[in-house]
Amino acid sequence: MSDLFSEKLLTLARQARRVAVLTGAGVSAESGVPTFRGENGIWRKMDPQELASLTAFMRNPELVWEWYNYRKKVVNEVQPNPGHFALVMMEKYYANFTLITQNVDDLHRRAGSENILELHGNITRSYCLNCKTYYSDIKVTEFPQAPRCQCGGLIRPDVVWFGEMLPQREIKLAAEAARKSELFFSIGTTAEVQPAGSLPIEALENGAYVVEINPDPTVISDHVHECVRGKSGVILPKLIDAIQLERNDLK
Ligand code: BV8
Repeated sequence: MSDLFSEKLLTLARQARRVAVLTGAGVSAESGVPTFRGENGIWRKMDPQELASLTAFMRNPELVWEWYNYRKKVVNEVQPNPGHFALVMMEKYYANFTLITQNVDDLHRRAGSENILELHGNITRSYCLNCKTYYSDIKVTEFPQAPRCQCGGLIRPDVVWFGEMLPQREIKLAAEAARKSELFFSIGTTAEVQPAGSLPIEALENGAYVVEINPDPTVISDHVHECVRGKSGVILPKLIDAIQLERNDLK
């Protein structure tokens, strides 16, 4: 018997073959990465949604690069946390496991996750607006102004800004994984940003048992089957223990 998880969840978590997870900024919070809408989510009193857009970038590329360079610095100084590592174990355990992330901080990959669908891009990558040449890890501190490509074009972070399309392959595979999953976890996300925020409901509408792991209620809390209130870096390792998740080489 567990005081955190229902018997239904534990039984399903032991037997499921198709599991999908959606993560948001909350999963990186325990690594020390500020969330978007948390108390420390506003940077220099500016709402990230005012910075994370092509319009904001074209209006003031230096300011937007300064924000991303600050975030790159934060991410380079932190480590993945037990929540990230628990998801790596889940990926090894389940026959069909899909990790869908809205996070751009690369921490899932650094923790060892392999099958990751990055819906909103990755701040370790940048590309030229003009010739689309990709660059790994540009640091704007090397440039008094926004970095330029050798073709003269402006270089931007490889992230999906508000008003921009998500990468078609990733969102298609994510929706497919949500629809086919028997068990779907929504972890550390307000589920307010679309279309990512609709994936838990898409899973639910296609028969998945949907579990939210979050210290606070969200817009989907009343719709999912089970809400586990707590920090993902604490809850996920407890879930692993509760279902005696050991490395399962026989996929
Ligand atoms: C699109 C990358 C359409 C950048 C991000 C007007 C015009 C155009 C579009 C729209 C519009 N109005 C609305 C929209 C749709 C818009 C949208 O959803 N807006 C919202 C605000 C309503 N979406 C878009 O614009 C998307 N594109 O719709 O394109 C289109 C169609 C055709 C043609 C052209 C265009 C693009 C959305 C992607 C935006 N980019 N990030 C960057 O990061 O710099 S979004 C950003 O929010 C991050 O990716 C973040 O992950 C994501 C979601 O936030 P959360 O992850 O949930 O984080 P948050 O801080 O909100 O919450 C943290 C949660 O964790 C909380 O619940 C907290 O309780 C919990 N928590 C805290 N600590 C812990 C914890 N949980 C567990 N453990 C802990 N320890």
